[in-house]
Amino acid sequence: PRRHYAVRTNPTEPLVIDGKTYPRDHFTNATPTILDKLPRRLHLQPSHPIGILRSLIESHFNDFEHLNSLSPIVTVQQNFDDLGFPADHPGRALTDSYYLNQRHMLRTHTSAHEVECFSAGKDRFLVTADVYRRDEIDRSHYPVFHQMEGCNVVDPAQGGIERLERENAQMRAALGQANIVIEDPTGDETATNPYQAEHDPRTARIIAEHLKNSLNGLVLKLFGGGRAGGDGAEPLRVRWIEATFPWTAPSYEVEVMFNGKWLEILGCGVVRQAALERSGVGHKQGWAFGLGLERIAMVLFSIPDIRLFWSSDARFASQFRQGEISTFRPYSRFPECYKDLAFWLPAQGEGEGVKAWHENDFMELVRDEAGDLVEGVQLIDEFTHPKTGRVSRCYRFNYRSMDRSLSNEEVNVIQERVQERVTSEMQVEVR
Ligand code: FA5
Ligand code: MG
Repeated sequence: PRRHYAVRTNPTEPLVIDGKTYPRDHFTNATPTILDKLPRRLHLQPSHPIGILRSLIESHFNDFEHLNSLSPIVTVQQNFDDLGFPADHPGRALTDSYYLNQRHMLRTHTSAHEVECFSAGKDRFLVTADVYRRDEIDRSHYPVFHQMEGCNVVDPAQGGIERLERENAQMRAALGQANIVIEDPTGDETATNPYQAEHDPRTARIIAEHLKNSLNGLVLKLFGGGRAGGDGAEPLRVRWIEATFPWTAPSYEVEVMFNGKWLEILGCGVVRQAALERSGVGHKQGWAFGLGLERIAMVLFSIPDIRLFWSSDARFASQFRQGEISTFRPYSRFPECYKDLAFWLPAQGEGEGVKAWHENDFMELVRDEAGDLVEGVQLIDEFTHPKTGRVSRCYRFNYRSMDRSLSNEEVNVIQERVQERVTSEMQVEVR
């Protein structure tokens, strides 16, 4: 049993989004602050970094169908069950995902659309979309970010595997000419990352190689031009790492060396036949990947804070042009304002109604009150009272606007509201 709290405004009325009604229940935890993001659709703005990056990736997969307007509201079935997530997977928790009610949620990844697209007979497609996850507050985490899903399935009975082999030969030749070093210890199947029992190993190898060639080519296109190397003396470095996803086997993650650091950009794998069978296309085979646009955009455009993507300040928006990767020039940073808040957590098992205290619920409450004015919230002190056993925590809030100077009075008002709500809704005792 995990604690959650319902949306504040009109908590007795059902949620109405895009003309559809979602009755509230004990799962409802999507806040107005989050629901306000649904219409923004940053990936559709042609001269926004997220939109620029989308177009660039679409041009790499130019013979794929490009889907950019699928609703962020999906069923739990689509987001988790169809993909084979176990019933106790942590991603399902109310502390990690946003639910409208026990049946509907905000998608946590673009993979939520795989089965629906396969079922519709689509073989090669990209889905670009906003995704939602409850998380901590700092300069690289935001509860909304963007992903791109790429899927490529073929029908072996229609010569699909031979086509992949031909494309593999072309892609291999192009990569052989490029200044790129690919570290791939995942190689062929391994004991911990095996091909599927249903697959002929030769076919599985061709599909996995096609996936790797396609994505190595994408990485070269995105990162090959600049500071990462790829065109100068320094080669671009890419590495492949074994991973686990419930609907792919084998599975991988890809990291790129950029400015001296490994950056994880995507997860991928050979689609499990169970997922294809669920989509009514068990006769097909292929691969899927899902990449995160913000992380890539932050390094390519030198954007220092993830909140900037959501800024409507012209000093941000005017710096970018369709089709161009340019370096962001930060405008003056406004002063920050620190506030500390210390409180006793509810005692374990105290009273009947008290559920487990979870930090993500606290972060969510802060986001709901402070919006984008809060830059970070950090746990700076924790101790357990030696006699009572109660736990005290102190969090440091770092307030800073992207666009203007904040007054101390204004910040105090927000901080007081946070304090009031954390007391009344999360059963803590402010010290
Ligand atoms: C997924 O979301 C899988 N759906 C990816 C996938 C698709 C696997 C198809 C297999 C087949 P993951 O949670 O690791 O996996 O996220 C994928 C990418 O999204 C990450 O590599 C990262 O680039 C980005 N990402 C994940 N969490 C965040 C976050 N909190 N903020 C910004 N980017 C994130
Ligand atoms: Mg990951």
